[in-house]
Amino acid sequence: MNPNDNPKDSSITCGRRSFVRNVGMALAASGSVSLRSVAETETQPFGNGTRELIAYPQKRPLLRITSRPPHLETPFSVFNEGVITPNDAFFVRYHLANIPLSVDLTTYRLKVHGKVGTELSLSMAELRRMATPVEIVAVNQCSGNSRGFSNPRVFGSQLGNGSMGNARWVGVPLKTVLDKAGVLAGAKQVTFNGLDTPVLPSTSDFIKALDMHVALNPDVLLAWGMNGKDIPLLNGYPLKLIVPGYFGTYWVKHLSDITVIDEPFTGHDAWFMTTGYRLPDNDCGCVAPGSAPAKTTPILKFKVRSFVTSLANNAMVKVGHRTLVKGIAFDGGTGIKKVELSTDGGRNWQEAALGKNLGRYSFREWSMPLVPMERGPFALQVRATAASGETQPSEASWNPSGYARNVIESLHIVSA
Ligand SMILES: Nc1nc2c(c(=O)[nH]1)N[C@H]1C(S)=C(S)[C@@H](COP(=O)(O)O)O[C@H]1N2
Ligand SMILES: [Mo]
Repeated sequence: MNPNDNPKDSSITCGRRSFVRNVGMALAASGSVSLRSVAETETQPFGNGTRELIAYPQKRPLLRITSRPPHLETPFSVFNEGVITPNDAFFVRYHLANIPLSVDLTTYRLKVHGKVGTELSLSMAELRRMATPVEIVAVNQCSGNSRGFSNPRVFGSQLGNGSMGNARWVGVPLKTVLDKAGVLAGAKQVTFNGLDTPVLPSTSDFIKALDMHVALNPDVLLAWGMNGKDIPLLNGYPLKLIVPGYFGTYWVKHLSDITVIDEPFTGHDAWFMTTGYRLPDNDCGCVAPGSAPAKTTPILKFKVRSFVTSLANNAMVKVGHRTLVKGIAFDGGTGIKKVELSTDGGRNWQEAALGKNLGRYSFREWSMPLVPMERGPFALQVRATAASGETQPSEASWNPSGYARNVIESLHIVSA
């Protein structure tokens, strides 16, 4: 079907929120909230999509998904403010309700142990002194970003497109620290644990594992800096694992324990590796909608994605006038080769100009002038191609967890 024929349909598949300001209602609804509450909501274009905007410590008002633990999404308009996502607007995701409300650097230590020659216990000051700090601009994206658009719908937080962000991370390579500890022969994986803990003993801790070759990649950082400041508490102060190109689930916050192991990570506290955060084990990471995969594998790298940021869904543009359309694109770490736009349902594609290159793990800005010559609704689609050659599919694939969505985004625009 040509998306131009049915504006309603194209607005359903498009990845943008509609914006609702509902001062009276939000005030009433926020009466019981002790945190600073703002009289605003935003509504995602799927069922039960209305979210309150709530300001947590060190954060501007963000879309609240859950409160215990805090789970906050970035309002999509933030991505049009600049290619770097400000610290106070960066999304927040936790799994366990016991989260640190402060961290005392006089007692905080990063422990490195397991299959190593020398166990380490490092203060932040010692860690900072260990090597010349490295800076990497990299996107952090939750595996479930855009899950709310899954069709048929799936269990899990119904996320819009705001569970992602791009920041300048500063820290030391994990490899430097592992080399210092001396990884022993036969080591297979490294596990990462943070200061947050489960409330009930039956709940798995949040511990993630990386294969040795990923852990030793020099781009993997132990970071304390985010956009020139300390990492905000809710984003993992004082130390966060940065795994560029990999989904946010590996970016362990409040990192306090690194264990080198010589067999694959399993057991009670391995739930987030052995059961959660897995995709169907095939090339597309997908199954027929509604079905269950025979075999699964841990989710790893981002798939290539692109978004229009300068126009919201249902935006009006002036016929015969030039509108500069802008947006962002990113992939799992090869970099963006091209971004194309279509206004005719995907028959013709025109290449956008790419903005400054901040590195292969960063959002890449793009822009293209648009001059609509006819009045009426049309679908504005955006498609990115990575340096690897990977591009975005025109039909959304489906998996039971709604992970790794990367279908071509489509906006319903009206030319008048
Ligand atoms: N300690 C800890 N680290 C964690 C998590 C967590 O629950 N606990 N969640 C992970 C997931 S799934 C995501 S998407 C990212 C989110 O990072 P952010 O909250 O800084 O945006 O943190 C990751 N690191
Ligand atoms: Mo996540």
